[in-house]
Amino acid sequence: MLDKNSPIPVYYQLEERLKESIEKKELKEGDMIPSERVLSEQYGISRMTVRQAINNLVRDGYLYREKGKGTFVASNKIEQPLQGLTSFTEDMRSRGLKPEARLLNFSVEPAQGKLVQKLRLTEGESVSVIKRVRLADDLPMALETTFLPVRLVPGLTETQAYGSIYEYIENQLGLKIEHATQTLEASVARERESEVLQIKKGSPVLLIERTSYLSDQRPLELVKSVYRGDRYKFNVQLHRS
Ligand code: 16G
Repeated sequence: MLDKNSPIPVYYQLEERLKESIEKKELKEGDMIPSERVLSEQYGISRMTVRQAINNLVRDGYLYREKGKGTFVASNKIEQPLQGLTSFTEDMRSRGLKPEARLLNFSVEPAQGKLVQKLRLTEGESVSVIKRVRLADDLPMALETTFLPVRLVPGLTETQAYGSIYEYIENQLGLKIEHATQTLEASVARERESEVLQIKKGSPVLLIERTSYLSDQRPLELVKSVYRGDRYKFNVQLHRS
């Protein structure tokens, strides 16, 4: 039971109780949780308190609502360390998930504007532009647009774009991706992004931009990604110097 005399608000206690059930897998991904009425009777608390707890869990991505159907347990977020310079394929495989790419665009274009600056190219230099939806166990995770100078990454075809580009760069071309800079910012899914990521327009997403370099400091790739906010959580180790 919940402790009504505790200084900890009852809605918060219920939130913690439900989270615990999700963590212990008593409630599994896709399970419908009991209705507000049932929960309020079960715990002897008001429906308003139950609603507050559920609203918070929906907001935090533990639960989701389907109109006219009910409230369900959302899938767990993937927790991704920020410090490793890894590929999507490696990240998903290390979790026992099946990585895949759905190719939306593959073209070679003349570089212009910011891209010339960011990849230190000459104006009009050929760049491969690859737009892919990245999936894990058939679920869309991110939309990725990759720019690679043809001069550094030659011979790239659609075949490689369906698989791992890092594997191609390292194993076929023998290049070493050495370091990268990355920025992360919050945003919301626009129409096109929401369609390919299978989320509602306006849902929270994370925008990640990565520039990767070879050991001689030459920029090798610029990648602009849109990650689903309901599927991703990033972590980082901090040390106080
Ligand atoms: C990751 C990288 C991306 C890289 C891709 C290669 C982030 C934010 N992005 O998605 O920069 O191009 O992996 O993956 O982590 P692949 O080798 O599976 O094609």
